[in-house]
Amino acid sequence: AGKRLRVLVDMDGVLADFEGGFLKKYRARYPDEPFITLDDRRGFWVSLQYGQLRSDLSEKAISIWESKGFFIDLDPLPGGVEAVKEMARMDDTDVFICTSPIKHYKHCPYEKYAWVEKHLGCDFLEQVILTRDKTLIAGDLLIDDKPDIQGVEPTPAWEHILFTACHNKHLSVSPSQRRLLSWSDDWRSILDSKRK
Ligand code: BVP
Repeated sequence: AGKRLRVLVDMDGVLADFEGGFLKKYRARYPDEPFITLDDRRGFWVSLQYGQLRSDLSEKAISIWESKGFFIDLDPLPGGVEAVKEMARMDDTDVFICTSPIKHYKHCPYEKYAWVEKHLGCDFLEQVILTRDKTLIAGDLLIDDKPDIQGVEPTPAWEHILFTACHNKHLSVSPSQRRLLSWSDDWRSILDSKRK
């Protein structure tokens, strides 16, 4: 009889296809501007890499995810919704969706809740955590595609599992950092490794 396992799952780049949704809407809105293919993406911040391509493209990139409909229209990444639903049904397991809203708050927080309701059901709204500082949230695991997760708490409770994404796949991370290559990878074993 152990204690319950608490899993925090990120949304953008883990459950919802932020990168694919961004590129599709950026190309539709700015068909004559240069773009970065998903294969050429490097670094977590899309806006930073577009700004390096040409300085005015940073604000054009930002205009895409600040637009109404961007977050709700994101497609689910393969297997993510199913995995989170399965986790939620497991014995002694609590799963929360832990996601950072953008500071342009007109649409994003609303649409993040709407996305969860649409793809996971209204009961899952209980599991949503919106925070700009994930180090404050206590959990056993945080599955997230951002390589460096920092905040005011220097020693977060969770182990960060790096979820592979186009922008981090080439990164060599420290040997102690575990990865989840996709939702086809063995996430069940990672959860089991933290059960006491
Ligand atoms: O809501 C996403 C989009 C935004 O940051 C949030 C990341 O949340 P987590 O995945 O960490 O929960 N975002 C913002 C920018 C640039 C802002 Br200026 C970006 O380049 N990429 C990005 O994801």
